[in-house]
Order: sequence, then structure tokens, then C-alpha cells
Amino acid sequence: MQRAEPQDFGRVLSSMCTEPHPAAREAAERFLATNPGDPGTYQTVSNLERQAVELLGEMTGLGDPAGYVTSGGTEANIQAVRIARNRAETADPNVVVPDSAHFSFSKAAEMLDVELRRVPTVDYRADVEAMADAIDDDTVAVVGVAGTTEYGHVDPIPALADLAQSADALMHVDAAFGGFYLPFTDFAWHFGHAEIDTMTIDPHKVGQAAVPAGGFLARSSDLLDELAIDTPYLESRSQVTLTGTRSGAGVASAVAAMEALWPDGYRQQYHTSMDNAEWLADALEDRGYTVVGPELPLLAADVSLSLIEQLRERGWRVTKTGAGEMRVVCMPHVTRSMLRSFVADLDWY
Ligand code: 0PR
Repeated sequence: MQRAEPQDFGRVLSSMCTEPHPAAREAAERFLATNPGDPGTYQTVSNLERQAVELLGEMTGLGDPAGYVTSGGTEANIQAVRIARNRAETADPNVVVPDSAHFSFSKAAEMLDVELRRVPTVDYRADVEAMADAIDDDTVAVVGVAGTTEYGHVDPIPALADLAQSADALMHVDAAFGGFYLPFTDFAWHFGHAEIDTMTIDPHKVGQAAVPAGGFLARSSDLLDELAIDTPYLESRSQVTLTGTRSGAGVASAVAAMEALWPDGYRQQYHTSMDNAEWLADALEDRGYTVVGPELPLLAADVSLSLIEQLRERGWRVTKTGAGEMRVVCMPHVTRSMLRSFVADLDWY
């Protein structure tokens, strides 16, 4: 039987996955058979997980963080909604999110029986006034996105955190995509001083760890305690994670990637990717397209659906936004020469 080859990243332009850092790949392989879900048995990987959370805390400006390595941003977002629901007193909880929030919040709302209030955005960002209008006494969480999935925009997090605080609701920031860029941008807030309670930040995206390695951070361990479920026959007495057996490979690779790249490697990557995104935005604008972004290294342009189809036929993995624009994510594997040949193909049609 022919052996299946994994993805060649040479023409992948719309994914948030990327080639893992070599150290991350090596660590993933070494820890393949370990389970951080059973820290009593798998102590080394359990210590590594603490290290991963420390490093993520350092990156986001949060001293003494609580949290764990999730299966991805979806699990982290579900857990944030779950904490908000469990700690609130209302029988009819709602969560207020900008309409740009990832569909994982829809999954969370459905599973947890929480009403999801999606509020229309302005200029691709959360509309603070409209979010304020959507909040009421039953609001248990307010969500801001730092790096939206479709347009890479960053919501006004401090203003949203103020809203959450006045409503006595949990403030959750979804920085699954943007978290590894934010330390190098001009955004003046971070987890440490904005009133943020929980955050999603995924090593398996811009962090260059192997899949699966998402990140969930909480300001204090009492927030995580809202998730604790008794585990009678394990050495550890309770578990806060959503899944049971978890990937030690993901945990070990997250630590290896962060140790190799934080902060200089990530800083360098941010500038390279941002330059690439700006170069592509200029090239598309020169050709008469309207471009949204890049605010982080992600952009959208009004390339026609038929042209997107033709590019896909030539092997380019490009997807469209819900509004039908072509979307390009300048992940670490997306190089300038790759973008040049993409633009050459675009010109060919
Ligand atoms: N939050 C944000 C802001 C995201 O962009 C995503 C994923 C998530 C949460 C959920 O993260 P997980 O997928 O790790 O659970 N956004 C990517 C997207 O929808 C997911 C993805 C990644 C899709 C790689 C395709 C792909 O090739 O684009």
C-alpha cells in the first residue's frame, strides 16, 4: 500500500496550522505515549505542562497564571464559557460576543445551554456600545477577540473588560491566533493589567508547536476550580480539563517551541509575517482589489469566487470569508517567494 504523505505547506495560504519548529517536532515524538491527564503517573510531562503555562503567562503579562494545555482553541473557549456559567447564579445565563467570534462559541453555547448573543461589529471589531446594550443581569461572560479568525482584527479589549467588570461577568479574551503576536505590537493592554479573567492562546497556531496544543489561561486557580470533577481512582483527586487522556506530545512540543522561540524568534517571525502580509496587500491593491487588513498577519481581499476556484485548481489552498472574500493567513511557512508565485498565478488569469 502506498504511504500517505502529510501536508506539503508549499501552497497553503488559509490555514492557521503551520510547520512545527524542529525542536517541537522532536519533543512531540519523544512524548507521544505520555498522558498529562494522569499527572500522578506521567510526572515529567505534567511538569512540562506547568512550564508551558508559566511561559504563556510570561508572554501575556500574567504573573502566576493558572491554566493548562488544551486540545485547541475550541476547548479553551468552551472551558471559559463553562467557568462563567458555573460560577454565576442565574438560571438563564447569556454570553455576549462580537459577531466575529469563532464558531467554537456557538458549540459552547449549545453544549452548555447558554444563550449566545452575537453582536454586529463595526470596522471588523467589537462595537463597544452595541455590546453594552446586549449585556443584562443574566450576562455571565463578555468575550473579546484578539486576532479574529476571518480578518485578523483585534477588539478594544480594555473597553470590553470594563463592560464585563460593571456587569460582574467573566472577561474572556480569545487570542488563539493573535496571542503569539501581541507582545510585539503596539496594543497597549495585556493580560497582566487589563481586567481579563481568562484567555485562549494556542501554541499549535502561531506558536509553532505540533498539533494538538491549545492554551487556556486563567487569572487565578479559583476560576479553574469551577471546572473540577472528582476522579475517584486516579492519584490526583480531580480534573479540570475537558478531555481525559490528553496529548503529551502537544504539551512537550509547546514547551520546546516556546523555549526555542520566545521572545526573539517570535518577534522575528511577527515582523517577517507582517512584512509579507503588507507586501501581499500592496500587490493586491495595485491590481485593483479592495483589501481588509493586515492588522495582524492575515488579510482578506475581494477576489472573485471563480478566481478563488481557479487558484484552488492550481493547488493553492485558499478559502473565503463568510462574506465571500479571499482570505490569506501569513503563517510562518508562508514566505515571500511563495506569495510572489501566488501573485504570478493570479496575474495569469
Ligand atoms: N479562536 C480563534 C480566533 C480561531 O481562529 C480558532 C481557529 C479557534 C478559536 C479554534 O481553535 P481550534 O481550531 O484550535 O480549536 N481558527 C482556525 C480557522 O477556523 C482553525 C483552523 C486551523 C482551520 C487550520 C483550518 C486550518 O487549516 O481558520
